[in-house]
Amino acid sequence: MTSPITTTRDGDVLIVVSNNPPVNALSAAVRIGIDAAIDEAAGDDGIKAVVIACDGQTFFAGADITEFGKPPVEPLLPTLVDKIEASEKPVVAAIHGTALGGGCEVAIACHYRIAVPSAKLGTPEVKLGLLPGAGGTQRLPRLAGVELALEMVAKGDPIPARKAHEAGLVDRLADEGALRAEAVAFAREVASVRPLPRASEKQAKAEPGVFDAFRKTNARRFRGFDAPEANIACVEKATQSPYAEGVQFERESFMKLMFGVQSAAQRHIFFAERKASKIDDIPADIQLRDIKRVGVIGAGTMGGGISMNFLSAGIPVTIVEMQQEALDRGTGVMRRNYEASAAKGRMKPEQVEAAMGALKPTLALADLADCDLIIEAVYENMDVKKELFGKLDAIAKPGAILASNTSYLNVDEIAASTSRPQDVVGMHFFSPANVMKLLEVVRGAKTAPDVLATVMKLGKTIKKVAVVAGVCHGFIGNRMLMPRQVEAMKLLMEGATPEQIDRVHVEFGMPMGPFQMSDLAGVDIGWHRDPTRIESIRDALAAEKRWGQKTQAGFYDYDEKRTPSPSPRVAEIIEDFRKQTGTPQHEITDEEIVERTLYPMVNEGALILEEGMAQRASDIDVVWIYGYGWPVYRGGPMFWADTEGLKKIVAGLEKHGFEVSTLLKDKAEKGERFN
Ligand code: 3H9
Repeated sequence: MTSPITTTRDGDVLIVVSNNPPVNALSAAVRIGIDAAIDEAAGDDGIKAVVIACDGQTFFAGADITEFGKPPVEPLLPTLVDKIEASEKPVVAAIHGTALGGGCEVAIACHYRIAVPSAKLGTPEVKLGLLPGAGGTQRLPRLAGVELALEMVAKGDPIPARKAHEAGLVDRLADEGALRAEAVAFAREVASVRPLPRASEKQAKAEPGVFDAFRKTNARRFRGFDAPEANIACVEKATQSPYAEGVQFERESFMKLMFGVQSAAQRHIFFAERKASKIDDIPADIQLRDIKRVGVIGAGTMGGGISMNFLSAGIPVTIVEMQQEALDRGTGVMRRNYEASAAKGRMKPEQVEAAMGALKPTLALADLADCDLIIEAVYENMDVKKELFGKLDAIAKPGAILASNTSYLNVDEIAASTSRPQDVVGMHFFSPANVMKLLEVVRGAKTAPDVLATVMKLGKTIKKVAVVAGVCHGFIGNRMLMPRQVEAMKLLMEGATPEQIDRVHVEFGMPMGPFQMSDLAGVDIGWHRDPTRIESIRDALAAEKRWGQKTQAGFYDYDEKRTPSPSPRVAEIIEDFRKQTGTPQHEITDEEIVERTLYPMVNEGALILEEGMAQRASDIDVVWIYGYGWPVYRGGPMFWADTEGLKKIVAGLEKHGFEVSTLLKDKAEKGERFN
């Protein structure tokens, strides 16, 4: 097998180049090649300096994650980076693309770093539930200072080369087109400079209190995760101990994380997210439809948010409303949202103008005639949608994709109201649509393969994680939400409080519990609007205008700052209902809440798989992570079920009288997993 590493000479400089597509992951073959190249340099008096560079889209993007959990192959990355640093001849890293994780660790083990301004450096291991395990937590604070190192390792976001340059992490910036040549010139320039600058020999100093202050500031962000604290502890260690001791501590912490459930869950999601974009029965090279202009019907919260995704990606949007006032209000909100992003430094003012300049507001549906994709985001009502799609059929150009942003309704029925059901698809965005990363793409019975593939690809263009769902009530996400909400209401009737149920969910790692979610979304959603007809706790709340946060009262009472407190009135309403219905009461444990609200979600997920409404279990996990805030460190509901053990889930469901999916039962019996 040919090595991904080649070495060439430019006079007295040895140029070591990696070519390991797609991202130059530091696989065993790459490590072996670099190791040999360092030996080659050491053994040849004619070589005075070394350059390490990469071909393709990026410098090393990290250790090869697919090797994790497999038997280790020498040389291990920690050994290799130490060997690079120990080289008696200067080694220069030439960085383009993204030097991430192990890639960043290779770079900082080199004696010098040169990067193009478009490059980024980062240690995203924390997002995989890990820490930089090849000396990164020890070298980074010594090179870039404790504060930047903490930000980089504990949060995992990469920094631009310019910032790295200012911080001393990169020694020199190169011209975009001349990295290799400038790196060689740099290597030649430093060839005889001694002593060699070695990061591990520097001191990492910290101001008193810096670690605790960092922990405190980020407590909310890190809640529930193991890896951020492990990263912080390693950086702290770097300020207290010599490199050799620090790196030992780092190694032990890395192994602990690597074999823990959280990292397994986070690595599962990394691959699940990428797998989700693949459609099993459609060839990857299918010819896609060209989407140059998008039409959006409805300028409300949803329509506006949806439009912003395309505008931000440079795709012009025609937005349609029925009344001028609603149109103005909607586009006004969009502008304010963009301006708020600009105020936070996330956009430049000219980008705001460019985005708004590409928006064409109109009151005429006929103006959608030149759109390649039209997304309907109107009131959730089948008759309204069918009528609208009938009209679109007469207006849209041939080959235009017609999409509905419905969150529950039957896409096939909507498609049947047109003469071109093959062009109809569901695009279910999550609110706020310009922020939430999930896009459920609903494949109708007649949706053409190229329509589906085009929309999935477009999802990536607008920076969403797109998942294919089949036509069923609520698709993947909302369908699984339903049994949870139903069961939460039953638990209330049997003796639990909204506070207890919500607390269990928040402690599990969800951003909020079922009742907090109702209050946020609106208790009156789907209400029959007759205050005299009171058949449920929800009806009783709605009749008293306890519609949630928007009326400062729902399942909780709210003050002006929307801080919730338990509501005595709600307790009364619940008690009345318990008495009226004669529901037997019992003490409800936290465990019962988990078994009765989360296990049924797994069961519903299994039914979704059984019916072929999701392509794979990991897609369901992606939906719940990106659409509903399921804690990433638990890997999504199906992965979580695997870690709990499917036998335990089945036993829990049966104990509470649920009908268990055949697939789930079969898997449990055979000792299988979903993932
Ligand atoms: C680490 O370094 C540990 C060390 O500290 C210690 C060791 C002791 N390995 O994202 P894309 C695949 S941990 C294996 O769609 P983009 C990916 O699955 C690592 N495979 O491209 C996909 O495969 P497929 C720390 C990897 O252009 C394909 O490459 N590093 C790896 O949108 C294309 O990926 C990270 O966490 C990998 N490391 O984004 C960086 N990375 O085509 C992780 C990617 O079959 N990577 N693949 O679906 C990224 O963030 C992005 O891939 C990157 C490119 C920004 C580089």
